[in-house]
Amino acid sequence: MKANSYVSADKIRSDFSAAMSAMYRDEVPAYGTLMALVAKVNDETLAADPHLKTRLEATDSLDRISEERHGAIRLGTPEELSMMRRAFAVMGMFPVGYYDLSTAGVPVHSTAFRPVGAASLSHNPFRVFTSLLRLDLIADEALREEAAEVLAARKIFTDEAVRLVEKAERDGGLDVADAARFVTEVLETFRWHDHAIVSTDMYKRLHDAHRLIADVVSFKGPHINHLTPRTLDIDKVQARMPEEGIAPKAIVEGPPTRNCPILLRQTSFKALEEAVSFVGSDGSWQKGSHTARFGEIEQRGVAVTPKGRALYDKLLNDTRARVRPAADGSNAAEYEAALADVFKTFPDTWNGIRQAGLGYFRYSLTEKGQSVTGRNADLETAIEAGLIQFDPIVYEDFLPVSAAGIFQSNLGDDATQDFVASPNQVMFERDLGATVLDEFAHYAGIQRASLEMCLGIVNMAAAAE
Ligand code: OOG
Ligand code: NI
Repeated sequence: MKANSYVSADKIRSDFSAAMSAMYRDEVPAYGTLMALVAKVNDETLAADPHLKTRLEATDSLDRISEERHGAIRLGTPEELSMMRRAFAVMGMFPVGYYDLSTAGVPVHSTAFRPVGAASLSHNPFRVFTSLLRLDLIADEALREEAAEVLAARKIFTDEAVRLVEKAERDGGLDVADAARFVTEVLETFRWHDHAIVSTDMYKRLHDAHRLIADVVSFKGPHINHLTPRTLDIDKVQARMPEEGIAPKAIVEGPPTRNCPILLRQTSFKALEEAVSFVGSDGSWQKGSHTARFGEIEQRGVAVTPKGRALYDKLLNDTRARVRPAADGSNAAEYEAALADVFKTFPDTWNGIRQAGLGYFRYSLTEKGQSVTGRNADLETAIEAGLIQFDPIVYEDFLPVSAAGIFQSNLGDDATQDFVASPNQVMFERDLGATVLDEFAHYAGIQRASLEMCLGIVNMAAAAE
């Protein structure tokens, strides 16, 4: 078969993302309500700010906004993680970044599977935050062994999904019929199962060890636990959620409201309590419930450099040293005020962020720059002369403190637990069967390429003069 009869990985990812969204809207109707609200607010924001519209069009990301989302899953074993990596690769999604959440009291470590490279990202940036349970952080040895046994016995992929992943790897792609089947089969892994694979008693013991452990171990598969559309105005969506009958979490995670958004701001609605049947001793089903699935929204800003990230981390720590956000929302206003105040030292103009070396930007020639008759310009001179312009590169990744806040708000206030900080990227990558990409290197590469292209053209014109 000729390679060009294969469906592109970008197309498979878009189809998969759409299928996942439809499934989740069906399973969790509040997610559909949230999506409609986000679409409305995005339209209003664009209508009110023609400049924003022009800039988004210029960086060709307007089309992708309403299609944009991420999801999250939690896996139980190294085998599940490495098979998931292979399945995502068929969709052009690769592991980027390593997140250790043990410090935040959550016994997992994670990566984000996402497209890499400007063309794929602008086609469809669908990402999945993927966590692996760390049984090594469970103190109770007997429970740890029991949990490992349950996990070893389950099969989270259908035979057909595995066969199609192998076929794609062998042939270098999938044809139209196989790609459609691949989407349907892999989607099965993410489906909700209201019949647990453990007894009420075991569920309770797992739950007592940590609510998240119960969520990972008790079910047939790693149900998608939330989907997150991207909004252009998170404060507005947060404020309007109650009108739509949705209760948002107390605070928005991440940086404060700014003129020039940085990194990522996120908020969610609380996980729903859902009816579940547990395995009874006599083979009958026992009724119970489980709380895991929720909805989230996010607003994305500029990707920051290591220097910008260090400043962000410091300012967030300083804020939290001043006011620690309570899970019940009682000091939310105080926290937000402290956050806004502390972050005043982070420059809030694009040029200020750029010149301080805090953010990544994509450079391009202006109309004037394209018709330049030539001058030997360095970057700053070319920008001042209106030959080169710059646009923020969108942050495509996640933030561990925010992720922990999202985890916690959905685990209940009683779930806070201390684990000894124990990042173990080496173990994670061994279980994954691959190394994760360094996100900073990736953004730096995009910036560098855009810069070289611009300066090359401007200076070539100068040389030809
Ligand atoms: C993942 C939480 C992290 C985010 O947006 O930071 C996350 C989870 O709850 O499994 O999705
Ligand atoms: Ni999320």
